[in-house]
Amino acid sequence: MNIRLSKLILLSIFLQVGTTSAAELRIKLTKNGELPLANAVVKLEPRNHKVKIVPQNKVIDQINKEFVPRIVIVIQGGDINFPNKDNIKHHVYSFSDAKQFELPLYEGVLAESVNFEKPGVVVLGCNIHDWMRGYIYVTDSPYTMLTNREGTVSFESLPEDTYKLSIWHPGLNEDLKNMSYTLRGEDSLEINRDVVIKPVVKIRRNQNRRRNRYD
Ligand SMILES: [Cu+2]
Repeated sequence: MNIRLSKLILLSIFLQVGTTSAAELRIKLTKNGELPLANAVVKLEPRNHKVKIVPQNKVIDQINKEFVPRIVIVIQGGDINFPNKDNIKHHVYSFSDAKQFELPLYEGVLAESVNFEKPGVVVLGCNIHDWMRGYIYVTDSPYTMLTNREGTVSFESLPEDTYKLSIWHPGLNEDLKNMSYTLRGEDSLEINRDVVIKPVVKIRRNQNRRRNRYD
């Protein structure tokens, strides 16, 4: 191959990479007609292209008898550590199909993490403090994000494709799974959606009782 030809080939490869079109999708969620819905999971699944998923490890603390943060996204295959930052014991468990596990009464930081391999929602509880609830959304798509305080997520640089959109939140009354959008070239699409959210009832008990070993 002569030098000029190989230069031309290189140039055309460069141009193709340089002009790969990417789209943008912004989703804004409100709840019950007005307020922004923060901390909702928004997931996009591309229909025609595969994206490599890279598991990342996460941490969910227990602070003041709550899981912090309360809703966490973990990529399939990732580990989560559950440090107890209170000076009392917690007993973390899940009975969910996506992952069943138990971390019997402990204080401080456990050496072992819990691995999440199966996509789905894992509901966390504590045997000692009934009101403690946490949620882990195990995803098989790298295009998975939590809405911010304004109720929005922005996906940038999405390759041209058709994407299935699902939305999840613990208080969601409806199943929001079967929406699909086709994005081409430099599309910039904004979706606004209002959803019905049930109030979350949380009763903290033993608030005024004298402290015992566990509370
Ligand atoms: Cu607890």
